[in-house]
Amino acid sequence: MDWQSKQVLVTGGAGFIGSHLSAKLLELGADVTVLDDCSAGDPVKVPSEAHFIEGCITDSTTRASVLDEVDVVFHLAAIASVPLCEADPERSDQVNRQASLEILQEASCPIVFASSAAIYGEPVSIPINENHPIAPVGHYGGQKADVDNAINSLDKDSNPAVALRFFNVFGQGQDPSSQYSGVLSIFIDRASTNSPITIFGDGEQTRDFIHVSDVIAALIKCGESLIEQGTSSPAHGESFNVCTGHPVTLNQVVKVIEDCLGEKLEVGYQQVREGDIKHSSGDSSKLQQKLDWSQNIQLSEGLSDLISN
Ligand code: UD2
Repeated sequence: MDWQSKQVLVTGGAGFIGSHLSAKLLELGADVTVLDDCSAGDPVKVPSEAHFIEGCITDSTTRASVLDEVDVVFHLAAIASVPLCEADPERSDQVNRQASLEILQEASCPIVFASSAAIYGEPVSIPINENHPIAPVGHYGGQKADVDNAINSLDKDSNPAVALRFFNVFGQGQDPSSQYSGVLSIFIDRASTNSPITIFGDGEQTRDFIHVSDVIAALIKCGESLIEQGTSSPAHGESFNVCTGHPVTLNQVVKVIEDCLGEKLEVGYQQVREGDIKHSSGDSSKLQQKLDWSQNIQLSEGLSDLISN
């Protein structure tokens, strides 16, 4: 599809995934507007060619102005920190659930929504496919699940929309500063400063780490399909896992980093974090089959890129 002359709105475009997406869309020739309140995002990450609006999706006037004459919305803005959502469920509900449902109602163009593997809660079967029960454990997962469900309930006459359920996304530009940042960004940050790494639990928990560039490819494929085919798109009213299907343990991650660095890391083990799930691994065959998406970046390649940059 030709992105030249397409007007694109990226909510959360100053965040980790949103800033990568905005850069890719600009590279493809789109006219990109970023809406971000910078509560977690960093305006410095917004590509200079994008139109940047500092504002919050909860504000109806702001929403109305940015949704006007747009060809597609990538709705990524959220309070993505699980502890922050637990600390202020009312605010996170306004941002993650209510404002997202308003955007679904108010937009008159396709919407690609960032959902999360958090909506599955503790897996009852692995690998997790899209038919796995939706049983979120906390506010964040519950809020994402409500929007994801709303998209799955859309009919053929509604505005085209899709939900992408991201697993553990990693890559350049992920902030390692909090203990609840993505574990890979923390490990690489510690390794680069010769500081010890902490593993919560025995390190045998598994995660499905998907590189941000593969996530961007999935977002763009969905956007293209909805723009071109509208509600006839195989993406419309659907949810898709965005994952590798190759779970790795944290102990294996440490080994991959050590191999990249050619040195041993100092690793300390502490108690399992409250609310931590033991295993997470997704099945992405639906996205592969319906939208011809495939994973390109292996964990070792993504980690070695992170280490060398
Ligand atoms: C991810 C999401 C979270 C939510 C959740 C739903 C991220 C950053 N978090 O949490 O938002 O969607 O999935 O299930 O994507 N760990 C260590 N040492 C550290 C940091 C983490 O051992 O310094 C462990 C942690 O206890 C967990 C694993 O690493 O077992 C992954 O942690 P995470 O915070 O990167 O991601 P996760 O899957 O808990």
